[in-house]
Amino acid sequence: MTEQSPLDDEEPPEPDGEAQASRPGRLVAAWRGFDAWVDEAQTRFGARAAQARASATQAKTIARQAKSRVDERIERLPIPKEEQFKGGAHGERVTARIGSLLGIAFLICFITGLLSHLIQHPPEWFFWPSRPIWLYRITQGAHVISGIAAIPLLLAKLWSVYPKLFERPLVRSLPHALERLSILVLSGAAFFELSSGLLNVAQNYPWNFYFPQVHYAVAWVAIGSVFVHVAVKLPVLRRALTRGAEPEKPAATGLSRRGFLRTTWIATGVAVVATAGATVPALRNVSGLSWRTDKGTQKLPVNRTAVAAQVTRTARDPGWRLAVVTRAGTKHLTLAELRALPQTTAELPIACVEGWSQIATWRGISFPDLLRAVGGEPGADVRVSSMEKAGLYGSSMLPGEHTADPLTLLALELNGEVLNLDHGYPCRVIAPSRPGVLQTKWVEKLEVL
Ligand SMILES: Nc1nc2c(c(=O)[nH]1)N[C@H]1C(S)=C(S)[C@@H](COP(=O)(O)O)O[C@H]1N2
Ligand SMILES: [Mo]
Repeated sequence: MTEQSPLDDEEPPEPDGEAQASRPGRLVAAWRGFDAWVDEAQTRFGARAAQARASATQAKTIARQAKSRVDERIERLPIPKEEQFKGGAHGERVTARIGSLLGIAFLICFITGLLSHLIQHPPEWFFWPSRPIWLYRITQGAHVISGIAAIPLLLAKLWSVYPKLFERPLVRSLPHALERLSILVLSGAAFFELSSGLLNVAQNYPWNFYFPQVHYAVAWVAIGSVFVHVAVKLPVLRRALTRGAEPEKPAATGLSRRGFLRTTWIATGVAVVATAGATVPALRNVSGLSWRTDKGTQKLPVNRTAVAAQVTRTARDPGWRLAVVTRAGTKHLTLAELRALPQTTAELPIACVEGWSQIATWRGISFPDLLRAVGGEPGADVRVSSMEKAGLYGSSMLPGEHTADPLTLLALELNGEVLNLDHGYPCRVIAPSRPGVLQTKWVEKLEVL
């Protein structure tokens, strides 16, 4: 009661007039009340906080106990543990050796696939030479062969690392979680690329439209995650590949390390030899699974028949004329007129994007000759249109590089005979170092751009 509030000093109560004296008095009382309330609130809050801290600690203890109980249960589950896989296939060295070969196969596959994509959808800056004539045959053959080799390699690699699925703890940290996630993306993308590519090769364009776009897009995901994976695993890779030839400890169960590696190399070799005959002539007779041989008409595979392309009537129409559009106007040439022009013979491969390729003897008018005959310039870009209207391969662009090459032909004959209807009668494009898909058959119009 004796303590003085600062308010008391500043505003002493007025001696007379009750009504006036009571206002500062009430203020002081209010202040004191408020002060007491704050004090009490602080005390109450402090007590609550202490209580909350105590229960948090308790909760943490309970959680820790629960986790260790769950861990114990998991330990007791009949799920194997990473350390239990002792077979020779599961060591770091096996994974690293198969993995580096798989990485090389992916890289070759990616680069050659990117090339093939650029040739078919050339941006401004892109240039693809017309010589050597077998260049595309080699790059696309390498694409399909490296892809096929990657299949047994991927399976072996997955087999080698699958015990890591049982690694515990499942996730150690955020980087560890990201690393595991990137492996999931990598495996998914790799699996998709290899299986869609294989199906495409085996079934002859099962998904006419979406396949190239999706296969191309996922290729970037695959190669991106390969780079991330290699970067992350570089220390392991270096350790596994540089370690001196340690004595091989006999595998507890199953294959030894060397046995597993040998099996992988043999499986890869068999897969390549069994299919590469489609593009490597020397292997043709040993390639049991080679999906295209010289069984088609005129000793050349047929990719799409005239019936499938719905051109049987138009292509055989005696009134057929080739329209050649130049800046000067449109010329119409009969088959007889085309035959009367100077003819060129060339040995050129058809190299399909599916990987098969086959050399044949073609005869027809070379594009430089043809362009000069219609008043155009060799080296101009030419848009080629087919009588086929339904499919996706009804037109193509011949870049200037190709129209200036005397081996680029508007072919009228194949292997010494008039072009078979299935190979593009009355005339088709055949150019050196060019994807088969751009060798347009059943041509009806050329536009010189
Ligand atoms: N108009 C047309 N031309 C086409 C095709 C097509 O489907 N339509 N297929 C192309 C593909 S994918 C290839 S590999 C070659 C195959 O030629 P071939 O059937 O004479 O062997 O033709 C190309 N020309
Ligand atoms: Mo093709």
